[in-house]
Amino acid sequence: MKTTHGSILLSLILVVSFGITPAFATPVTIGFDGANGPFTGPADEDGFTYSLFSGDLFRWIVAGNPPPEMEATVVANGEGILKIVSSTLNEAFNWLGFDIAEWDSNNLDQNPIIVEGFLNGISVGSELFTPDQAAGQGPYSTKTAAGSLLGTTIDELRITLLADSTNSGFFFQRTDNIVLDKMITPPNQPIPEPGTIFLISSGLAGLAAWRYRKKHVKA
Ligand SMILES: [Ca+2]
Ligand SMILES: [Ca+2]
Ligand SMILES: [Ca+2]
Repeated sequence: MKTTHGSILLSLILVVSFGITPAFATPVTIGFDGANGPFTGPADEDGFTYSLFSGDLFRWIVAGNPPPEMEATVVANGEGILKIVSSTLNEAFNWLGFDIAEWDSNNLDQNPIIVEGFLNGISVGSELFTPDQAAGQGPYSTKTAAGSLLGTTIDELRITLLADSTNSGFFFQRTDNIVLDKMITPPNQPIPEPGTIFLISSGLAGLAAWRYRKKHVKA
């Protein structure tokens, strides 16, 4: 009887601890599948949701790496900020990299594309990436997180793409293949939140055991 009860408690602890063990997810790539035209979203792909945070964006189905892609629009000028979150509310993730390019009719603009990560609404890092330079439609190149966003836990990513048709013919920035990973905890490192959950669970299990023994001894 006691052994059975002890086994149940041990099983409960094991289930709780294994249930919270961090796992490596396979990185996914947001390729902006969908229709041509001004983009506001939201759109879902591979467990993530992307939408227009501010400004103006255009999803173009005849360009990209491969098509379609997301770009700022010279029709609106200014900037378009793309927002990406997990499709599961408040779920954290890492940003690993993306492909970027620009269309710069005279190749006069050298503006970087800004990537910024947020956690609970607070900026936790940003990195700048300059597209490869060429007159006209420049080539796509792959850029990876290497600064403050490298390995940084975020729950929202914003990518700022610029467009300008006023000072150099026309110029706009484009992106494709946003690589994201919901695996946020490297192996063999402390996991604060699940660890706390485990301690609480262990404590509850211990309390249950103590109460059981107390009740059993009295009876
Ligand atoms: Ca995809
Ligand atoms: Ca694409
Ligand atoms: Ca340029």
